[in-house]
Amino acid sequence: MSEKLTLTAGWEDLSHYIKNSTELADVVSRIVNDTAITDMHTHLYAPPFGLLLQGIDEQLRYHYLISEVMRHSPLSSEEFWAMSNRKQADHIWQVLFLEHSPYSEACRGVLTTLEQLGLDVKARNLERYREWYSSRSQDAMVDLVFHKANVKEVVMTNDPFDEAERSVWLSDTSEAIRQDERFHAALRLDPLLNDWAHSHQNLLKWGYDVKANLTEYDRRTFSEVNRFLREWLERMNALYLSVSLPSTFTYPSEDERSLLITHCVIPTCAEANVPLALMIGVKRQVNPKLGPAGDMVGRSDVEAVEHLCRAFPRNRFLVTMLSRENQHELTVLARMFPNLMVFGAWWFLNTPSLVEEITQMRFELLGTSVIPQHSDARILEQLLYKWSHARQVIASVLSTQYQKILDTGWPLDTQDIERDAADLLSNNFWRFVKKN
Ligand code: RAT
Ligand code: ZN
Repeated sequence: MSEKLTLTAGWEDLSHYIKNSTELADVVSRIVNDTAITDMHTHLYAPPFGLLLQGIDEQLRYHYLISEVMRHSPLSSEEFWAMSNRKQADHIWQVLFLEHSPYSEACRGVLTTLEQLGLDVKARNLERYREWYSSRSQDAMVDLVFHKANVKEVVMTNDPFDEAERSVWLSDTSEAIRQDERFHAALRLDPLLNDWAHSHQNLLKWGYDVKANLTEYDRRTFSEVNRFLREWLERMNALYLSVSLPSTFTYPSEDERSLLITHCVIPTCAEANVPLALMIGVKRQVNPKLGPAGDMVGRSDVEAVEHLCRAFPRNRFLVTMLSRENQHELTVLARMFPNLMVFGAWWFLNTPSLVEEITQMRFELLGTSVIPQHSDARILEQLLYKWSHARQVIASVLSTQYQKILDTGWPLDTQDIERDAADLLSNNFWRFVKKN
């Protein structure tokens, strides 16, 4: 309190206050760039998993680019998928980068990444980029990318129903994974909550006494699912539980998902004192021929989130929604419920014009109590472009907001901006995760 009074009353020493709008924009951009990021949702893996995607071919084969190439390509999707990874990358490079200008967000991202790695973007030479990569180890690339992107840590997406991943968690390697402080785990529940018909069979196979037909009274199944969740939370040392949900998601409802949320997920989160992340609004496999690129966005019911936040005040919910149309309602809802933390401009919303609009609206309604972005990176090097593009937008929206308060005469200190940037890019997440 007294420190703040000194700051606002200390008119004699104005040297550390922002003086004009040019200085403001420069200072904000410098501070936002210098603030180390906690990236709260990615699909990256710590190297010992052996599952980390990396390199120029993987960047080109990113599923965001696959749906773009299909719009131009003379190839059928069957022909595309029949090609080797390298040939797919060649094809995408040829069509999206050489035959057309690569200014879509996902294409530009590849260029930003090349540029940030110091590669010659002007050369337009895929073979040269491949050569550059061939002399670099994965560990060296992880160090380089985290350093250049100024990302201090990422949260992975960890699915215990994924055989490749599961076997690593159950092996000795898991110790090395838990020790790498740059990679944190999040326990992903999509198979459990979205596909009980199959997931209960796996649970049975792994020794959990569960029933296929769930009813409200099936205490044994619920306690077995809880045991499964507890064991995996502990094994992964997961920071939160998470699930992506269809645009048709409602809560409460008559389905298995609702029963599992009420009787298993909510109590487990409360007991372990971890949040539940809800990513709402996906229409999976609208075009299955596109594989991972075949998912679509749909408007969802924000009342489902309202109900959860009200019904379970001891629980905390990290929520992002995929549809632009849901953003305002979700943001207003966060004003009602401190146990709701809105995060990220997710997937199709992660395009600068939409990030700008959404971030501005969130800052206006929630001030600094929001997590403006996560990267959703699937390929290591995407940390470089996703965060440099996000930082540009966040800095610009922050400058706009700061200018408005400067105009009232409110003095703004560089330390205020550093505090806010650290909150937005890291501390808000940690405080929400670690709440008592
Ligand atoms: O953004 C993406 O890469 C999507 O394919 C999804 O993975 C989404 O982010 C998710 O976590 O379900
Ligand atoms: Zn994701």
